[in-house]
Amino acid sequence: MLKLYGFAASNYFNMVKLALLEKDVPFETVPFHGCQNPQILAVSPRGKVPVLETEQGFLSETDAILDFIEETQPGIALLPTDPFARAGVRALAKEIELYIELPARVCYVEVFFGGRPTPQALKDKAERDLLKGFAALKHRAQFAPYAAGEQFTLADLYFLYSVDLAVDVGKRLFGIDYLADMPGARALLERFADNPSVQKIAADRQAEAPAFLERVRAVGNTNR
Ligand SMILES: N[C@@H](CCC(=O)N[C@@H](CS)C(=O)NCC(=O)O)C(=O)O
Repeated sequence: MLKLYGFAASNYFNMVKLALLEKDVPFETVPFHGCQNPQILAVSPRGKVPVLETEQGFLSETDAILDFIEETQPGIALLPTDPFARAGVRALAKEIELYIELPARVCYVEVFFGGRPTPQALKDKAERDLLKGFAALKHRAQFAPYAAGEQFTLADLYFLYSVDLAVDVGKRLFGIDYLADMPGARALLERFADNPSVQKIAADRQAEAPAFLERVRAVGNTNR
């Protein structure tokens, strides 16, 4: 059986978890926190979460894991069959990751964990990058009703578990609501809030939150 390593507060872990739940693929979760100790690096070369343990070995990097699951597991397809449409879904997912999730991430410690303030130069860059990232999302995404069109796809996993965090960063640090002129995006987040798999992931995250915050305080730093 597939084993998914990670922790419930990790947005990347939750992208893979949602894919497995929506495909109805049996899997076990294994508690695993990213860091640089040798046991972790033996499984995940950059010490990152998530990791998928397969019969053939360990896989890291969410996009590679999602592709592996898509190619090997039964259940609903998370990519269209047409090659151009598949590439479009992957491009949208990548744009959300690179231009929304990663710029927002530099501010997570300050915004979500009350930790050290983000250095001003990084904050300024995040603000500039997020404006462009959300402009790209508005330009590219369809919200019809899903991010890439009528089908629930890999792009929705990135959308769901990146945009909510970046929106909080925008509101709390920059006084901007990135979704103010994107009603389709807001409607999609509401649609996902009713999805039982999304609700299960949220409940697991809530249940693990006290232990996670304890760990963050103990470590004094986190990347979420
Ligand atoms: N590029 C990686 C990013 C994953 C990532 O940033 N994971 C965070 C948790 S959400 C992590 O492992 N942070 C621990 C660290 O950076 O030490 C992927 O796509 O899987």
